[in-house]
Amino acid sequence: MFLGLDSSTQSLTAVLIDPVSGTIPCQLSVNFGTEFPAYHSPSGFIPNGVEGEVHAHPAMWLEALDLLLARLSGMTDLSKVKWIAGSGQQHGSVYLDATFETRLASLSISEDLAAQLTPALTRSTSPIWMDTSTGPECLEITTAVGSASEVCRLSGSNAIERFTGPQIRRFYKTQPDRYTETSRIHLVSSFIASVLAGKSVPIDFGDGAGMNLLNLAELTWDPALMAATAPDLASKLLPPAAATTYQGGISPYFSEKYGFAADCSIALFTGDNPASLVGMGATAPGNVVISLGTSDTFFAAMSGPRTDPNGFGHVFGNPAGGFMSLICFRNGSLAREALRNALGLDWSDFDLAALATSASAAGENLMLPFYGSEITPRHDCTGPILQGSAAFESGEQPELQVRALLEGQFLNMRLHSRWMGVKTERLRLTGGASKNDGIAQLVANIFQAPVERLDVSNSAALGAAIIAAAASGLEWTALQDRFCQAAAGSVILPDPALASVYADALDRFETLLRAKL
Ligand code: ADP
Ligand code: XUL
Repeated sequence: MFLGLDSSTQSLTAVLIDPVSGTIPCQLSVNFGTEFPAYHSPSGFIPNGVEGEVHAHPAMWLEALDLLLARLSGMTDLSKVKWIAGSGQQHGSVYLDATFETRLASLSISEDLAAQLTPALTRSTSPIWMDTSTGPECLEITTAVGSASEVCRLSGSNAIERFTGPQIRRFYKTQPDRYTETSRIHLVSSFIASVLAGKSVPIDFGDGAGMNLLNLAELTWDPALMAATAPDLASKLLPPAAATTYQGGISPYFSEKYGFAADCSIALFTGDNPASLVGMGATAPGNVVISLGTSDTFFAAMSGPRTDPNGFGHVFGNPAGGFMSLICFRNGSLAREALRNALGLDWSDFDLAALATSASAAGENLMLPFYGSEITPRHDCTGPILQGSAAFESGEQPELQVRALLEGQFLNMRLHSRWMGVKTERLRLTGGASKNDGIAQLVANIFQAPVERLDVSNSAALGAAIIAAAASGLEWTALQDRFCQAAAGSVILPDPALASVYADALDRFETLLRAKL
């Protein structure tokens, strides 16, 4: 069996696959907010950060790892697991001092991971992907490298607030002593992988490309980008590597405590989006994926090199080789939840409300659906912008607002994914909101493409399990054919009569966006 772990914004998930029988014997999630109230992070991060800071507790991620594996070992025989791979929410970074390696090498099963490893943190909390505090640092990096297009040419993205390089620079500027004490910088993915391996392991190309530090042509840390970011950075990062590279056996802590075999192998961990690309069967061009998690993302395998001329999109490593393009929207589930809560609806009512009104109002009732600051397009805001009928704007007819919020989210996605130049023949939906049929139907109509959902809802953890199996030498295509099929009856077809309605709505949405932002 092969185990995939996904440490995402709100939860840690495990998916176990058995490629011989083609089954998924076990999957399990631990929700950070519910299980660990002591961290006061109901959605996985610390609310109300200053100056756009959004941090989370690495200690909480470690507690979750112990809890998840304890529960998993009660459900299944973990000695059958041959390889483990995983993924993490992208861009988040963990800062560790020189004691980290010795602590990893001498973990005792009589104490938990958090107690033994958190003393090595030089920064007790980790900036995560929602953090927008690094505007000045992005500018400084861009200026030092020469231009935004040069940063993009080298790293696949402009300097972006949530990316790790600008975050490292802010740490160096605000806490220079703590930066100096830091001997190792990890991403969430490589941090969890290192804990499992009992030694620091590299960052992979998939997640590493989300740092503004990886030279995509060379697949090495770029000297100019590092120099523009912070001093002595090369010594704090291990050379990057492919996700499928063998990192050694599992740490004795896990074999002794949870029953893994001593020779269980560890592969590298990658970002949640690259892992999802694998888990959605989309590592070759053809299938486009929309992930509706805390953030919404739109991504696809790339058939050739391309970067976003508007500077919003990104290029990451594809775990199966080559690259993927991605665009991320910060106002994903959190915006949907904000309206749902404001209207006092549950998800099934929300679903019904979305389809209760006619799509012909699209373009007349428009919403810029930004309940919090947005990154695509960049917008600091205090709430959504509504334009339409009195009944819509006043909230007298709440279902109009539900439809307009969702239409606004997916029109915005259609508009900002045009640079990828992918022909959307088939969309595959994943993430918490993908099970919502109303949302899936709207996506099909707005993109005018069939929408599929797979059996496994956690595509990142499934993708990680497939990466583990591929690292052991099994074939990517055979694995994806086996595990990444659309669930029976899950395909939702677009209504062709709405093609012109949404083409028109897209123009109006773009006009409103340009007028207001
Ligand atoms: P992440 O991987 O970012 O931690 P998930 O992919 O697990 O997030 O998605 C979690 C989100 O899914 C929740 O915040 C919730 O808003 C949303 N969600 C869960 N069920 C539904 C539903 N039936 N309809 C719409 N959204 C849902
Ligand atoms: C991608 C991004 C988010 C995180 C959290 O660039 O910031 O999708 O990976 O899921």
